[in-house]
Amino acid sequence: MMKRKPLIGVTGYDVSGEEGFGGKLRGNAGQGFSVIGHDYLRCVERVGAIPVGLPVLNKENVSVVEALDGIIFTGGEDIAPHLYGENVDHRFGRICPERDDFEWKLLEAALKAGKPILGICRGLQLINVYFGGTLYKDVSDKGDVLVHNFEKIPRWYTAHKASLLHPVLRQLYASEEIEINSFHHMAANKIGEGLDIAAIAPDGIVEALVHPSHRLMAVQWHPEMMAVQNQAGLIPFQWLMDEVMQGEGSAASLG
Ligand SMILES: [Mn+2]
Repeated sequence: MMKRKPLIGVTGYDVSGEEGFGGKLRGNAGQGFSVIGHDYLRCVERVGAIPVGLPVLNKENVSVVEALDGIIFTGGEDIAPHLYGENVDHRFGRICPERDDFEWKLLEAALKAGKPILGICRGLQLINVYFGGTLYKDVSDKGDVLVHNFEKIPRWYTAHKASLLHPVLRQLYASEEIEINSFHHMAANKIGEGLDIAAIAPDGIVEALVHPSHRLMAVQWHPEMMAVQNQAGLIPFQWLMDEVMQGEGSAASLG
């Protein structure tokens, strides 16, 4: 048995002190800060693990995965389009190539080390592109789709349904259909090699992916925001925790 609580890495934003709310946030001019979202941290704590913030680091420091029991690739900036062979257009939000580069290597290291991985929003998109998939630069590129990006509704408020296609998700939610929130303007287009579509919105937008050969689940919605109001928001985090504990069990039995 693990003698301590599991350690779960949580990625985050790399921002300048001047960013946000149109003015100076912290510190002195020119300083930068690593920002890890509270909602993710609270969810990791609520399922019994200890969150460890993973700022954008030098690429050789992805070796931090060896000290972690699982990793969450969180929401954030748009994935740089050159990673899937495209250019930016006027619909792009902020991109952070340094974060993309670091998280790409971090994902590679986590997969190699067999660590359980949960991707959320941008995390799903990063994972899809990593496995050779592409993204819609805006969901409207898919045609006549639902609104997927709400800015003025409570972050826990559900926006649309998702059909659960994969048995793992159906079992976790004890349902074939759930209501989810939605705060994304991009979405998975071509699915990366080896990934299975695990949930889909009524308009065909991909809402979850799993990889059968890895302990990897990714969701396009934001369970950590839903969790502030609804216990079901914790389900993906509980899945990650269960994967960590199962891995621990099998390691112990081998030893
Ligand atoms: Mn959506």
